[in-house]
Amino acid sequence: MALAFGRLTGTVGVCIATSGPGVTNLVTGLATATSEGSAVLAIGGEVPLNDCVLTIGYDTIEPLRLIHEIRNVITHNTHVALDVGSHYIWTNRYCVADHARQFMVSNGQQTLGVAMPWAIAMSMLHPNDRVLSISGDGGFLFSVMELETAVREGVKFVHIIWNSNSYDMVAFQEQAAYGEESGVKLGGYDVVKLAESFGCKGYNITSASELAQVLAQAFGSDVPVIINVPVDYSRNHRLMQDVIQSYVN
Ligand SMILES: Cc1ncc(C[n+]2csc(CCOP(=O)(O)OP(=O)(O)O)c2C)c(N)n1
Ligand SMILES: [Mg+2]
Repeated sequence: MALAFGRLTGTVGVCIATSGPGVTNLVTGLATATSEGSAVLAIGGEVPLNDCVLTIGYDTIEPLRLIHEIRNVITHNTHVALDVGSHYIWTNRYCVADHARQFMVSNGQQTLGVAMPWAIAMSMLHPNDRVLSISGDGGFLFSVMELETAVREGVKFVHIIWNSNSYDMVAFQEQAAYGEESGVKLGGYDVVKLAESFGCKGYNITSASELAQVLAQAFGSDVPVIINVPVDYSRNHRLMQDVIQSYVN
C-alpha cells in the first residue's frame, strides 16, 4: 500500500510495523519496491513489555469465563492451536493442558495467523480427534484464505475468534509504555457470512450462556466452524501484574 501511495502521489510511501514478524512481513513489499524503483520508508518498532494500564473495555464476555467454557470441551484427544495476542496470554496462563504437545504456540517469533493453518494440519494428522484453534479478530485475517484449503481438503476443526475490534496485545502494551494507543483499532467483519462463503459454518455469540451449546454443536459439524466471541479485555492489567518486569525487559 505504501508503494502505491508513494507512486500515485509522487512522494515517499511510509509504512509502520511492529517488531519481529511484523517487520519480516514487510520483506515482500520492500523487495517489490526495490525492484520497481519506488521509494518506501518502512519503520519497524519495538513494543517493550511493562506494567500495564489498560483503559479500553467492552460490555462483552470475560476471558476467564470463555476459558472455562473452552476447557469444558477439551477432551484428552483434543488438539489445540493458539494464535498470538491477548487471547493467547490468557489461554496459556489459565487453560491447563492434559498432556505434552496438546497445545501448539508460536512463542518465539510470535507469528500472527498460525493457529488456523496449524488446526488444518492437526486435523489431517488426527482426523478422528477434536481440533480447536483460537485467534483474535486481527490474527484470524492473517491466514483467513486457508479456509478454502480446509474445505477443499475436507478437514474439520472449530476455530474461536476472541473479538476485540483491535490488535489488543499491541494496544495494551502501547498503553503501558506510552499512555496512549495508536494504529490498533480494527473494523469488524461478518464472521458468519465469511465462514459460509467458504462452505464453513459460523456463529456469532451474544452472551456467555450460549457458549456451551454452540461449542457442543460445533464439534458435531462435518465442516470447519468459526465462532465469533466478543471479548472483554478490560482486566488485561491482571495479565502482567504478577510478571517479574526485570525478566520480561
Ligand atoms: C505477522 C505479525 N505481525 C505483527 C505482529 C505483532 N502483533 C502481536 S500481537 C498483535 C495483535 C493481535 O491482535 P488480535 O489477533 O486481534 O488478538 P488480540 O491481541 O486482540 O487478542 C500484533 C499486531 C505479530 N506478532 N505477527
Ligand atoms: Mg483483537
